[in-house]
Amino acid sequence: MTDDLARRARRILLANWRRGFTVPAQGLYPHQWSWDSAFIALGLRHLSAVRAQRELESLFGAQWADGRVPQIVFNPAVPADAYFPGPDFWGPGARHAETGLVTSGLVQPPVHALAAWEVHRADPVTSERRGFLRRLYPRLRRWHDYLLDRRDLGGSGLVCVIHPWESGLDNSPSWDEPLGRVLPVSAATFVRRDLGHTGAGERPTDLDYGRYVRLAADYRDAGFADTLGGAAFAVEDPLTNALLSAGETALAAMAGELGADPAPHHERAAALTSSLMDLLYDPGEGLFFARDAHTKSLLRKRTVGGLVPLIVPGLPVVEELLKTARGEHFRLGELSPIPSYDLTAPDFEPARYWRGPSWFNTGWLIWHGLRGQRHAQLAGRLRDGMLDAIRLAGFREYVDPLSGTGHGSDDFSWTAAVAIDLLE
Ligand code: 2M8
Repeated sequence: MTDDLARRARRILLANWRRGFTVPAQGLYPHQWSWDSAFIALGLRHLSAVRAQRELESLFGAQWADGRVPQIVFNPAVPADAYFPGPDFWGPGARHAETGLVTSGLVQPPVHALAAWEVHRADPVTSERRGFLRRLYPRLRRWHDYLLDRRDLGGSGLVCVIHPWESGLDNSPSWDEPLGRVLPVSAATFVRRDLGHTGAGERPTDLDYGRYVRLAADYRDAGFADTLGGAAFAVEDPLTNALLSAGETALAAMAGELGADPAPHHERAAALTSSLMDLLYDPGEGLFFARDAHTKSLLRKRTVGGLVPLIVPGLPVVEELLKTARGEHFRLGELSPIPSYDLTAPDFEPARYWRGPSWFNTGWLIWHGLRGQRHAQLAGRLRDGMLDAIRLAGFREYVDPLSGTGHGSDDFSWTAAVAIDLLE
């Protein structure tokens, strides 16, 4: 059974591989996505160290001169209108000077340092022979520098996401309030390609898309300048900032391995963790919330992103977070994988994208965090629950946390990659 699951997962990753990178899914997502590649590399490392390294190298090959790692690297072999918004939308300002590849101008959560370190550790000899760490470490540093130098829009020490797509949790209820202030463009001005692959009830609404397009077009038209005044949507998100803190700890380990100084990375990790605690943690709720950088108020929606700080080494509120995770809002350890949104909320939607369904990448982050925080038993239960969910529904993009029904794309790459990692 287990072997069969691993074999099926491997087949998916092989089928979704495109000369140097992996598409998240055939059809719906025909290009390279930033944080997908990091999760995919975590699975690929068990199949081929070289392929896992190439997955990250190809993504960082599209890194911008200012250090940002783009949300999407468009595959030139695919028609320009296969995905919306595609390369024509982003235009010449998002064309990579050296490679000529067009990318999105947005970013995604920084899971890459964590993934690169695990990829290196899976096969240090191949990594050393190919100079993987030596080449990637300076690029990872520039990526984190971009976030810390250019994206601390509120001056709080925390990084802002300036578009829901940057959060990775696109239509999360956390974004409803700040997004509500964004004037949508008319749905008649663009053609959604996602609806040709998945039911409208499982995706963001047209109104959401109208606002996504407005924010992305304004950012593009302002030359991708990062200012609070220019960002109608600017949010300090616990998932992004926790990943950055954990990523700095991973960079410290890399620095140690390469004979560089790890101290600055430890300092950055500690500063991020303390800002997370001071600004985004609510002790009454035992949960982290995102904060609107314009109003400085917390966006009080209970989402899985508020639990992701469990991956931060030395986090002082692990037990409190676990109490919340095991309670009625998330039912960790009782239901199969962990829901993306509060099960008790009136606007919980079990099949709609990031407004309720369980996802395997966030499940992996919580699992990885539990292991790091020495909660092996609970980690084991979560692992078994995720594998059971995949056995039941297949390698779906997301599943209904209550019924286990699969939704979104099938043969989804990070679901397959996470399964391979969990089975190791
Ligand atoms: C989803 O987001 C893209 C835009 O980036 C989309 O809806 O078209 C999200 O689930 C995101 O987290 C993920 O990286 C991407 C590709 O799997 O799909």
